[in-house]
Amino acid sequence: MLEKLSEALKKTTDKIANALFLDKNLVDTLVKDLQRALLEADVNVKVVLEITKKIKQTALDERIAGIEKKEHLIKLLHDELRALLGEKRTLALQEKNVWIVLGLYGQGKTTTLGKLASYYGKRGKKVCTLSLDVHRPAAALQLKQLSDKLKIPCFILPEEKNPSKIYKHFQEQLKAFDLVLIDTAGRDALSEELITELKTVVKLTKPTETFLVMAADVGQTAKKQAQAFKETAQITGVIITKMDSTAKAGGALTACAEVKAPILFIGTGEKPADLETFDPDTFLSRLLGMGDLASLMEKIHSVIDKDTIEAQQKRLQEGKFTLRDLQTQLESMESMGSMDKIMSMIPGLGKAKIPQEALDAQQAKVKRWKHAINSMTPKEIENPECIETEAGRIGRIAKGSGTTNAEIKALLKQYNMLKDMLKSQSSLEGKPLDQKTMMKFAKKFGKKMKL
Ligand SMILES: Nc1nc2c(ncn2[C@@H]2O[C@H](COP(=O)(O)OP(=O)(O)O)[C@@H](O)[C@H]2O)c(=O)[nH]1
Ligand SMILES: [Mg+2]
Repeated sequence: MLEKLSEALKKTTDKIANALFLDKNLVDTLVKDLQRALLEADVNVKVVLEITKKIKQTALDERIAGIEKKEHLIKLLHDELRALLGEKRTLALQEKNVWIVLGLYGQGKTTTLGKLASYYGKRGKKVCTLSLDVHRPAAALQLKQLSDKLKIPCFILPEEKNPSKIYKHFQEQLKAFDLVLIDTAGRDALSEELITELKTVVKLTKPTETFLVMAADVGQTAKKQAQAFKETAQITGVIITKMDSTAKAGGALTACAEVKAPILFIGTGEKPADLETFDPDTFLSRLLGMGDLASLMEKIHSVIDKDTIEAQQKRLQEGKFTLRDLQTQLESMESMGSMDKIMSMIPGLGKAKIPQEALDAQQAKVKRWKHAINSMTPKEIENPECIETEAGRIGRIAKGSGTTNAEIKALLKQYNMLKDMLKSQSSLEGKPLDQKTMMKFAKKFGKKMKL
């Protein structure tokens, strides 16, 4: 059920959560992937463009930065998708219930009635079915067979062509049930004849709920259908069937929301048990592969700790960059996963094909650097210059951390390089580091990382 869309949405939120910097290239890719996925699921083109435009605007808005931007983006994506799925309506049973299903041929009316009978029968309701589908004698028999299998009483008069007569014939007996499920005839299209028939049937049976049954594969035409049926009868809810057999269910789902026809159930297979109540919040959580918005937000924070980032940014803005900062940088890199993932996040390096051995080597190097920094004294960490100028320090650190003198020297070289780069950046710009500068910095950092 919408697996491809779900995959794409999960990937998009992952990319946002993992991105070091949301630069234009990354945003463009994100937006393109999102557009493709939504369009493939048959969501209306105009709607898709509107959503992706908003996402792009937020992503490239320089007034919001860092982790806040990610939160903004994830929340925006979540809220926009949620709005597409429409209002939530919870179905409440009354003491006596008469439910009728309307819809065109082959949409799944009869099958769905069986599903509803099974669902509420199992929950202790006294349920029966009644066929007012007078256009094909086989239709009544189909409902009878289905009901028999489920041990649900079923009322039919297969030879009778007038639905009103059938209803009146059983009217008294129906009173014994908590829930009467009424099947009706469809047509290939919503004709005058069908409209008149449905109006008569609805007037006579006085349903407490009137459901429109539509197959998910009708796609965007769901909007027109739902609208037309709404005008014929007071549709109280929509049941979308065959969710299992199309990748384009996004069309029907969003089209119903557009005409404010709340979806109450979805059919996910041919068997009586293949019916699910539709809750737009739960449905979206499933699509995004996350419990709720809060857990999505968590995803961002688990990648990078906000306080660390802020503290580091502040230090950088003040022109301070010690080995401790390098260590934090290295640690946050490690906690984000393997080096190739990190590389793919650094703008400009994403597409470079880096051999696996080189990546492994780089990762091992970073690990050893971290050991080395752990073996340093606070003085050495805050003023790394003293390591080079005061004899004996390099040897001591190397020995203490199980590294070599050459490795310590390489680490210091990397540190000096980054520090110089930062210095030149700050003096060049003459202002505190903003996100743009950080991005440039990341680019250079990536390029100069010796692989
Ligand atoms: N895969 C799948 N098939 C369904 C679903 N609901 C109905 N069908 C099939 O769709 C066809 C038409 O269903 P039916 O209930 O006879 O449609 P009706 O003409 O509206 O009464 C049948 O072959 C059903 O088995 C569903 O949720 N998933
Ligand atoms: Mg039928």
